[in-house]
Amino acid sequence: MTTKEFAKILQDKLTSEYGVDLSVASHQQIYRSLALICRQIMSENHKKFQSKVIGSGSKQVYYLCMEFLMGRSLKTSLFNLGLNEAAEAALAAADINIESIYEEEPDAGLGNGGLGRLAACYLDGMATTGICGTGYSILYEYGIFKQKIVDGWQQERADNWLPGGQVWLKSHPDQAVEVRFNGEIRENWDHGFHYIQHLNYNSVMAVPSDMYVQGYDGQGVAKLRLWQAKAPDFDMSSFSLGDYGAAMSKNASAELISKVLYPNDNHVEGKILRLRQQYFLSAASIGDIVQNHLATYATLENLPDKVAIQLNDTHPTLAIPEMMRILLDECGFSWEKSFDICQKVFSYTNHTVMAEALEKWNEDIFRMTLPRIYQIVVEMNRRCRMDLEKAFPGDKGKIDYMALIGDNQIRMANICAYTANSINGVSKLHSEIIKQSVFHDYYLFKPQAFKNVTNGIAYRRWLLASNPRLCKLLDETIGTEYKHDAAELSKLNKFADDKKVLTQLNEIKLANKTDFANYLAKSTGQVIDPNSIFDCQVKRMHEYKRQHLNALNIAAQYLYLKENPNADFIPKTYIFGAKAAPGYYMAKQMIRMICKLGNLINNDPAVRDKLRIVYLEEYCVSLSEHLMPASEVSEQISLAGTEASGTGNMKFMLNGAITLGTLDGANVEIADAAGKENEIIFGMLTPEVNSLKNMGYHPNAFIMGDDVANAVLNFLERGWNGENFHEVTSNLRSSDPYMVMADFKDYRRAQADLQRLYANREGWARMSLKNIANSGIFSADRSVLDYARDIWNAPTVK
Ligand code: NBG
Repeated sequence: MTTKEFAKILQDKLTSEYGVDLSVASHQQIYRSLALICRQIMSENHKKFQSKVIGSGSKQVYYLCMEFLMGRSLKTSLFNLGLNEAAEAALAAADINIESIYEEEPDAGLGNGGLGRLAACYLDGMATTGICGTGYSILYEYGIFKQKIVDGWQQERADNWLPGGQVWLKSHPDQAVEVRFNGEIRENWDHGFHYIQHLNYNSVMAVPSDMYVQGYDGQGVAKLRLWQAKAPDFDMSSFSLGDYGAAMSKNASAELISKVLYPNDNHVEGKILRLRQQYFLSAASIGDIVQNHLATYATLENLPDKVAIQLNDTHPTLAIPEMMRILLDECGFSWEKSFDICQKVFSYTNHTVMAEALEKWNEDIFRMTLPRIYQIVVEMNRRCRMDLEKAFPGDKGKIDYMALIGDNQIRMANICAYTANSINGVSKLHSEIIKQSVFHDYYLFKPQAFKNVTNGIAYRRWLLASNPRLCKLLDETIGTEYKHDAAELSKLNKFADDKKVLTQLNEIKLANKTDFANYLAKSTGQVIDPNSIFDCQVKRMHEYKRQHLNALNIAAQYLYLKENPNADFIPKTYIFGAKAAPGYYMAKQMIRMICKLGNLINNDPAVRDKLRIVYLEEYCVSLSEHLMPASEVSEQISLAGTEASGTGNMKFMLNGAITLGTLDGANVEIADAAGKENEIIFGMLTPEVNSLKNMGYHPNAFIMGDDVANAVLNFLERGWNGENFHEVTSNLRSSDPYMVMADFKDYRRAQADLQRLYANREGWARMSLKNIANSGIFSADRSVLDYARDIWNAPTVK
């Protein structure tokens, strides 16, 4: 499309929607008009793509996830539609900078972190590779909270994103699905015919709104269907009887289901409302999948040939018993046949080995909330135990442990492991760990079901749309094919000894750092030096991710520089960004410690030109797009064996940052891809962690005899300006669950290595180049094709 044609479409939209001319339109009006234009084209493209898929009889893939962390859509939609240049030029002609229009869009923050962002990246991957994918989630009225930091404390504000975000959504009330909660189940026999009746239930209507994700430069489009909870009909009978309260509260409790996202990452909250959310998503989505399928095929017999359903973590597990319910109660299929269909249709991805994230529901609450689903799970458990008895005769301990119900709890992970045809981890290391630990017994029971699909990212968002300078250099060196196929990035390896290219890489990084420094100054008033090393740790705040290990080292560097003011030290800016779950006390203490350390250092004239800490408030997808191109060091310092994969690590690598990390999650594969010599690796390996744990870990063994560790802990314990950080330090001294002290010394060694490596500017640029050139395998396109081949058995549609 030419600039002129685009300008006309835009003006037509502004006229029809707002009756204004581009020259006087507000940024908000322009943003909305552009969004509407994209939405309309994508919806048409989706219709065409969908009919092609159905015409060819191909499989549909449904991706069920409680979270889709979409971020902004305008820039990537224009990009993937190939309209970004026309749009930019059309606006420039009216003296409008398109970047300022992009900034109008709120992030769709319907997720907590990596898990939700992964789901969003996979929609992009499916659309681009031509897999017919639909995501299902909840239309939370409030997404992940907005973070404010006040005097070092995190405060949470409601994220009312819909006023600016709704423009991407198209509601389809005619396709609403009824979801039933509570009530009683009655079994009836009528002339020898057995049927189930659900009585006195509470209905909630699930009303869908659709959003589209355009694949890059092709015809593929993915759909994200978000369910909003509505009370079925206003309860007129209570109202007429004068019971206004009852009438209103029925409404309110139904609509509460899609009110707000639970803000926990890697941690469960066993609240009834969360269970209701999970069943709401599961039942609405399964209802929709079944209806779609019946509309085309008029039978569910062939469901496994035409449908694959991926359960993203255990949160949508109830989709399994819900599918059973439909097959048994509504289709009248036998148990064996119904279960066989479910086994073929469902696959499950595990995203964590953290014990506190393993979902279990209290049996009484479960029975009361979902009486029919409970019956089905009970029967499934009975049959599961029989199957297990055959595999492990007489091994009651094992069978109890693997059962779907035990200790008055419904175990979601076991329902998935027992039923799903595939159980996959999200990095090579993690996929091995789940076979050895969490799912060891299920691995013995059905080894062929265990698979690995290493995570990937929608790399165009963080490269093409975020780092134009680097793209220009890539275009000039390796051509433009990398925009379609990330594997093409490897051609850059040929330039590893090209001094000109290495110098250019350093120049690009400096320019990007300057941009980020300006952005930061403008948006927050904080001043940072683009000539210092940008050392970044951005991710959720969590003890296992060990932001406090980073902070301990900064404190050590501070104390060292105070003692040695003339020491040779390349100035460093430590950039943190992280939200803590609102109820996670220790994480909030960690934030306070980092912020206060920042205050101390940034205001100390003796060190502040060498050391600086920036805490980015409200770290989110759109902020990461600003940061990644400017990053030089990627801190991935979780305790080995705890981070399932990480995906931020991939975004950093793609933008040429060097990973300073443990061999955990996908860091292992990052180091393999780029070469270990191009990352800075430290810390214990997973087996070492395990044997230390088995021996009985005591942090004191590592603190004793380490003067720096002692000095730093004492310093933080004493504190300054009337505040101290003993909550963190006493935890590190006593239990230190994530072995910060055990890795502290080697982490300092790694940080010192970093200084040396960075001093060699050409050497550093070469390491950076090796990272960019070998980041192609971390494309979501590759991940999605792995799923399609190894798990879904779904062809791509061209
Ligand atoms: C997270 C892991 C990350 C991983 C993402 C996506 C959960 C439960 N898990 O390491 O902590 O990258 O999932 O797979 O949020």
